[in-house]
Amino acid sequence: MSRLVVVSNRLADPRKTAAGGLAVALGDALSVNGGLWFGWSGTIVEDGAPGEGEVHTQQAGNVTLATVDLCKEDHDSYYLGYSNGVLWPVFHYRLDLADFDAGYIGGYRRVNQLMARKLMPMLQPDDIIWVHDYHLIPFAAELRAMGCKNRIGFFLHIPLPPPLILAAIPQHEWLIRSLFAYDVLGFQTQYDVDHFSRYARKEVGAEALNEHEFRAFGRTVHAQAFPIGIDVDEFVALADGKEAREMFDRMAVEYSRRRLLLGVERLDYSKGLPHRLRAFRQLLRQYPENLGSSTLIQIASPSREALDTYSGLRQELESLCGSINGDFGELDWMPVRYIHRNVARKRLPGLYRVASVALVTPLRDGMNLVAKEFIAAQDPEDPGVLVLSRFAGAAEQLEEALLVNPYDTFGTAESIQQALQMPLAERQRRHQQLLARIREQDVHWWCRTYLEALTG
Ligand code: ADQ
Repeated sequence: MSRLVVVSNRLADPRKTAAGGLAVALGDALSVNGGLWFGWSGTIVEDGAPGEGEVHTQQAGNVTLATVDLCKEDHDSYYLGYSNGVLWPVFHYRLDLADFDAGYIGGYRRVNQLMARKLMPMLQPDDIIWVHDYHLIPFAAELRAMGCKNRIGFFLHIPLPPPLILAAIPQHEWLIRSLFAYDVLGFQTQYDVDHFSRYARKEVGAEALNEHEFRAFGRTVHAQAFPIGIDVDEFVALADGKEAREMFDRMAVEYSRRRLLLGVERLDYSKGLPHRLRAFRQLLRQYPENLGSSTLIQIASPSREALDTYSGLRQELESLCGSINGDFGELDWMPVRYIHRNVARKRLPGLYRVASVALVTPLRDGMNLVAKEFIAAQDPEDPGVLVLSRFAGAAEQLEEALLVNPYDTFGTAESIQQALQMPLAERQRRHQQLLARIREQDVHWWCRTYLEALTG
């Protein structure tokens, strides 16, 4: 059996209890035959030379964790610049937020070359290589240029935009050409596959051999949707754990006279936080019975704070929360509780379970795992309702959620009201169907099906 090599920008130690479902699933796949997980160490060397970085290795059971340091110049142009200043906004349809500084692409290529150069000597001829996400699009092309003949797959965790939006990136042809160095391309949804297919056929004249196979640049690539899931059993067990139960009990007492609405995410402009707060404000205006009785808890953990677009968003959010609380709050009731921090993973299910409604309303999202975690954490006898943006990849699977258009403030407010008033039998029926769906395609299914496609 072949060894699995996973390559991603950051690594997680699969043995740590705080590791999420994705780290655990990849850790499981890596440990089947002993594996290697490779990526950036997270260390920025202030005065290091561009294109250079020390490699560190560490053993986690039968999995080797190997990481490379980056110098400041490389980190800033590869990670902050090209990955999060160009690819992240454009792939989330936010051309207005992209910073097409011509200097970033050099660093992006240099780091992909550096990582490929460091990985190459560690590879064995029959290793299967699985590369993750937008930071590493040209990784396989760099390995191929060094003579690598292994099977290499890629999974894009974020959306792939339609060809005309992609074309705003000056290097769009090079990016898509780089994808043809892989053997398998995995996307979150059928929309993303369709965008790839259209771009490949129209812009680079690729031949579609069948539904999944595309031929161009002398190579054939297999493109397919593999919607990522969560570890449902692990999450259900977590919901029954001590920390989650304590969280549930504390919140249930604290909010015994209120209905809780909950939002949990990284503070990112793709997550539609200001739009959500405006919809909540509209709910309070349009349905005054919620005054004094409904509270929105919004948890938004710090993310990419070195980028200006993120600090601007934080200010906007703080000001919106302040004005809603100022306009509607009472001495004994604040409509919004905004927390700019992480919640410990073990406590999160308790919070999900105490909420009557989850607001998962991104403007664009590859998948969105919070939506799936919320479903898994519910009490099937008395489940909460998921209000989900139609622009989250998860909407393709989770049809029994209340699907909303987050740009439509009035429509979203109406759906939130519908969620708050939904009769028990309808909540149970929807939850049962949603739970079955996330169980059927959980993170282990995702890992297995992807690797089956990659091993051929
Ligand atoms: P993200 O954009 O980070 O992931 P998401 O899929 O929701 O978004 O995953 C976030 C994870 O972090 C969840 O497990 C959640 O519980 C946790 N989390 C978020 N905020 C938290 C907080 N404040 N405190 C504690 N935990 C928090 C990217 C893509 C998604 C895609 C995933 C996986 O943007 O679309 O679903 O990768 O492919």
